[in-house]
Amino acid sequence: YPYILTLVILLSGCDRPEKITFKESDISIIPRPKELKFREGAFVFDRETVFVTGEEYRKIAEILTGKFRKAAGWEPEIVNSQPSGNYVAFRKDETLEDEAYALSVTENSVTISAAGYSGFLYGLETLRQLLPVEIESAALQGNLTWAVPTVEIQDSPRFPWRGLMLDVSRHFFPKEYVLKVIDGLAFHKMNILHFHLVDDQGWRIEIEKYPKLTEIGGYRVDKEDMHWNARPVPDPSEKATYGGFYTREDIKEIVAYAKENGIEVVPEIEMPAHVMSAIASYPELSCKREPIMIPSGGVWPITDIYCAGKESTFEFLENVLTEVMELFPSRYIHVGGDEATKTNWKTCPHCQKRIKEEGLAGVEELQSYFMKRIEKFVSSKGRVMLGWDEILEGGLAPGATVMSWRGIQGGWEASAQGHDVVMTPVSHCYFDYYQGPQDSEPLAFNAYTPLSKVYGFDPVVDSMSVNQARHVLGGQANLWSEYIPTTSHSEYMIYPRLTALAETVWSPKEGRDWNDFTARLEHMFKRYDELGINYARSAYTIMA
Ligand code: TNX
Repeated sequence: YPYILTLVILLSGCDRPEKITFKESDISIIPRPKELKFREGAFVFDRETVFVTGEEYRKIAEILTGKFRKAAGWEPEIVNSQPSGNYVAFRKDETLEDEAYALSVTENSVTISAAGYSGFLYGLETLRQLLPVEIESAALQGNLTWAVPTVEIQDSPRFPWRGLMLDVSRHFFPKEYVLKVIDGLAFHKMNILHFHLVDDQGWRIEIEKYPKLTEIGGYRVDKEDMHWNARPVPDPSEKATYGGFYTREDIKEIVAYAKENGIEVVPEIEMPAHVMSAIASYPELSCKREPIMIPSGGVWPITDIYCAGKESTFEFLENVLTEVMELFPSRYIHVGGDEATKTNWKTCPHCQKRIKEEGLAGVEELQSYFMKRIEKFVSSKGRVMLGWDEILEGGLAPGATVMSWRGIQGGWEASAQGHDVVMTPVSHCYFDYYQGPQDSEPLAFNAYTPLSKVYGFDPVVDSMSVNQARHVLGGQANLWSEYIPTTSHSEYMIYPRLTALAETVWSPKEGRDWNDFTARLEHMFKRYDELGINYARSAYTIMA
């Protein structure tokens, strides 16, 4: 008899769910939110939990409901009226800034407040990081309790430009990989994908008016010949089969997917240098008009560049940019401008004629003329021209925004001239550089960007005036792909350095703490494991 009684008590005890409590140290969010208040309770997702939101933000809710479908085996319904059970609700709050959000978790409800799309998205991404890491899994997780701690979070980004540049020219990466990178960016509250579509080693975007750009310019003979100064000699018997390109449909899909994920894709169409792939397709674009081949490795110096004298060059570029702007609705259009060695311009009669007619001092000013002309065209279409810091040389185009890469100097100068800048200095932001000891890492560009260096990045330089600092839009990492032939290698170079970058461009500067960050990173690694993201542990163990 007493045995039966004990059994009954035990069994009824099983029915009553244990009260779930959290410690503040259980919370691990990257990038670190601006303000977080922790209370001890929990909100538990169950089969009755619904998401309350209208059609406008449905795609955002689906990011998480889709994860429940896979990992929990049931999928919260998305409804648009107040439910009877517990719920996650999106509440419009027009008083919040553009990308800001508030996340309020009580034992009965989760409320994400925001003024619009990106705020709701970031609120949801934070909620996702409060859930157990198993929520990231594509496989059913058995009997897990899907609880999140009760918190009050107020959050907004420090900078409006939080970017990653992907070089798809030196090596071509399939569309599916680009979409995966977009997922990763959104997960870290990054909002710009700078898409480097044109370089010497391959032209990667279909242009209807100039089909040879991709038929010829999209493929090369050598695959992974990574030595520099490689300028192959044309040999008609060799077949160029290594490469690829994105069709107009691919681009539309990438742009639309990015938009759903709060990301603007900024295309880069290089000029006047880094265009051997275009010249191989249409030799008349160069001063010499001689046929050239597409190199596989890095070329230095780059002398095969567009002719700045011929009118036909500008006609070509305006036609290309027109098609590009049709496909990319972005506010910014990047037109390169870097690393042009102007030897050919010095002897080209067309270029010399142009210099004379325009009263220019020499080839430096000819590049400035070139970029100013393009800037006029880009701004006539209501867009903003963006270029690497070389566009400062010989005089900056009036409406141009500058990407400072050779250090911080270009950004310093351009902001002093009243131009907007994006900071992406080689010292902190080059993800093609080594992240760990060279003898244990895959071959990379011969320089060093360990994780701790990225974490110490600040887009605003101390010596900048308040006015200059106002012109700093934010920061970005660049992943050049000369040494990166595969998608898994590319991920390895991105993660976890992107995690550090995200925190430097999103979170307030005060409160930045390496030990705290690396503790949260350990947790993030578990999410990466579940997500099938290839990341470098070496980057985390090495100090600058
Ligand atoms: C410089 S950064 C370049 C790229 C190379 C990179 C290698 C910039 C504007 N130009 O063409 O890929 O160095 O790190």
